Amino acid sequence: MKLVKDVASPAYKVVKSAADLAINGAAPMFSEPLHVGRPNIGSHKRFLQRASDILESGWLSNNGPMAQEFEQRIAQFLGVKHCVAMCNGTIALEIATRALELKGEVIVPSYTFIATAHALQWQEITPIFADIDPATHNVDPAAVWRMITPRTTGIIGVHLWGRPSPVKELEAIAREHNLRLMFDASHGFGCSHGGKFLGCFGECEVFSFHATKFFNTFEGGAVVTNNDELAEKMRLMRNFGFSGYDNVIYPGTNGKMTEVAAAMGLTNLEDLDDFVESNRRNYHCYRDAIGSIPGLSVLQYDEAERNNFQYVVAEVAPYFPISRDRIVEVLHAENIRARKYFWPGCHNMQPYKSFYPHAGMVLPNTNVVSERVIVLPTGSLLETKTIYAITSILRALVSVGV
Ligand code: T4K
Repeated sequence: MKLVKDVASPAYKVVKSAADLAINGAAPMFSEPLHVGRPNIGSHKRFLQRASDILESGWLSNNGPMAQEFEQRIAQFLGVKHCVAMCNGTIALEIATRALELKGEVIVPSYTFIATAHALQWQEITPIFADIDPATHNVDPAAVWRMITPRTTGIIGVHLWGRPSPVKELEAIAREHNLRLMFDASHGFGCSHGGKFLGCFGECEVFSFHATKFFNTFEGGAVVTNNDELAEKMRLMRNFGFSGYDNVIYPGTNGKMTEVAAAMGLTNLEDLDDFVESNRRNYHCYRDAIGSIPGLSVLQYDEAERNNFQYVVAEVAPYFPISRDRIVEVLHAENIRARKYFWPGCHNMQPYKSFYPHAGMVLPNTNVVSERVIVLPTGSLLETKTIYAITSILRALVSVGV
């Protein structure tokens, strides 16, 4: 696969003054865009062999042998009883919330990808946004507690950036208020909490296996659970409610994972350790380089746990000489497509912005954090020298005006 090449010579340009920046007309640092979310792709040979087997078999979807093997391998890997594979993480969220019979109001963080909120709204369940802890970027249990009303039926914790939600505290709140608890673990495949993989907590957990995720099945997702009845219900729901031929016993939708997606998943699962290793190397490289730039920091992972290091999350302090948005403009001009995930928070997007125009008043930390985060490119295709080139621009911005 093609690695990102430098513009003209083996050495990247050195930014000594504002005139050296692409935003001011100089040549960009990279000739091709450097994306956040470049897919990790395992052995082409093994994937193509599996794809060929699928074509030979004539079985392309509807819970075929690859999807079944994928479910078994994922459940075994995570140490859960059931994996119900789906066509994407959003449908997996919708099916999980419906299977749990959530209704009325469900508490979620606003600082997450919009799909967490939309999966509820799509079913006419009202997402109620709780604020986050600015240190962890995860939902603050005290804020969750404050948002509970007589209409609340559940809580969805999000393991943002693959860092665990406050699982114990949310479990205690759910128990005390008789609420259902599930997790959006879309970022958390291969990450652990207290030595157990994310996927083992709450009544069920949802993964996204989208192309941009650390572990992908092109498009895909899954709900994992230890609850036999819930798993059975979700299997029915993802296949229109069919129980055998001509017999529908449940309302359902089409949430099935295709065979080719499962083949990609099985292949990538075999290469997971390599993906983690390159992400870990990239993360450490960024952390060490950015750690010495005053006003910038990189969000830490608990290295006593297992991490996928999927997201390199830099935070810009208020005293950094250039605003977060301007830094992102500078980086984009250099062909570094850094992202402002998850700005501006779900509560500032439609339809929630119209529903709750004053939500920001109870979400101060969400507002602050979403204004200072920059997510930087990583993944198995990124070379160390590319990271040094990226961070050299960030370092130059301390002294070079733009
Ligand atoms: N819950 C949470 C917490 C989530 O983060 C997500 C998804 C979900 C639920 C829902 O799961 P899914 O239904 O998606 O399975 C991307 C992803 O599309 C989305 O899956 C992900 N979260 C979110 C955090 O990131 P965008 O709007 O940033 O996508 P896009 O098209 O800008 O792609 C991101 C970057 O990746 C680009 O710079 C280009 C690069 N890219 C993308 C694709 C698709 C590639 O290099 N190759 C590719 O094939 O949402």
